[in-house]
Amino acid sequence: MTEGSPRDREIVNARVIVTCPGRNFVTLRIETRAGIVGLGDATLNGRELAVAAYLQEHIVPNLIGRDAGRIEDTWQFFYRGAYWRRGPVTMTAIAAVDVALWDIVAKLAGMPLYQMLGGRSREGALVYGHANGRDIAETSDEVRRHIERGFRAVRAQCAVPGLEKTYGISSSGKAYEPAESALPLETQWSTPQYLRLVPELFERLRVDHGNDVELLHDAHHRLTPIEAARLARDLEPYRLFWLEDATPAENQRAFELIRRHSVTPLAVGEVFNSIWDCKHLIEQQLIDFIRTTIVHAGGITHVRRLADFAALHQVRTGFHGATDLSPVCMGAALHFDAWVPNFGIQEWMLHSQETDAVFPHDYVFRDGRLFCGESPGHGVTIDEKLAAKFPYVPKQLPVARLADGTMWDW
Ligand code: EZ4
Ligand code: CO
Repeated sequence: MTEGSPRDREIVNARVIVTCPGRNFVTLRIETRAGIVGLGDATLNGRELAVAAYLQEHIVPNLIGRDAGRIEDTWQFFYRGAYWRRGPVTMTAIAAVDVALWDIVAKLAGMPLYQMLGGRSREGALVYGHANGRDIAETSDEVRRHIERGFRAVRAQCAVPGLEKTYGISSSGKAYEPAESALPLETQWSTPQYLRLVPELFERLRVDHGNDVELLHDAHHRLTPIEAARLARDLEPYRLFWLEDATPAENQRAFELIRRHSVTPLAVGEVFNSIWDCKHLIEQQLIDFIRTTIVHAGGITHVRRLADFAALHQVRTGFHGATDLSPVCMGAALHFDAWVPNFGIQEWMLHSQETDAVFPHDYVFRDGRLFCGESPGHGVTIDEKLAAKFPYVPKQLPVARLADGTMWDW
């Protein structure tokens, strides 16, 4: 009997592991009768236990006894078969199952996951890191440090003078981590000051670092469409790789207005969870990069469909890769990045040492790129004994208000 026979592929166990090695992560561990284990990330920042409960109560009972090799049918069962579709909780839970099954099937084949998708299209995946500072000079120093460490692409964020806490800026001097407190931290926002500052920041960065480094910026949904159009136009001289989340995209047509005024490339989608969230944006070529990544959008099975659709319209991938996406998601994303023909860039915020110790992995950073490993599956495992030493800590993302108290987009 081989490990790959239908009987041996039967799922006999599925467990949800919650751990907080510096920040919370939810991981789904699926095991087959033959003892092959697959892992999927199920982390939804600030809403971790909602996904854990969704998995535990509504998904796991359906997994036991299923053939782990039926990845597509399992995806269709949980998506198409269900009455309640989409939404970040559901799609994150489906993603965890999907990635764990791809991990299992690749291990059964004895191949790295990228090989199951169609093999390599490139060696490493170009990644961008995060430079942030309390003022323009400090941000520029951070960009320099990234270039010295080998980064070829850097996202730059700068505190807005007069605002106490700004998206993307660390308050503690440590790496930026937005979900800091049990209840949401109240932060302030002022668009006029921000719109003046950002072009100044990038003017300085081009003077200090030249034109070879790719520069990116994240407006984090704070602008109205016409304000976003102004920022995109004002940034044109500095040739950004992209301007991200310039305005909220629930109304996808808002981006028509930005496009009418600017040729700055646009990236959108880290909060999307299905192809339907970006169908108009992609079909109308209103964006250049789609940020939707594996863990929050139904796993490899759905994101592959999304990437193929995007390719028809010359939209490239630029997957979300903040620290709230666990190494399990990063591992899977890097295999995807190695294959996907319309690859653009991959975000990468380094995880803490504790996180890297809980999730041993074989991807490596070299010369501005991340390289997935050659071990079978996605190459990321979990040290459960160590994970158990870091129990869940309630933490939510901040909120933002204008000076007069109006609740704003975060
Ligand atoms: O705020 O991942 O581009 N990266 C980002 C991140 C997000 C967090 C939210 O969970 O916008 O920093
Ligand atoms: Co972002």
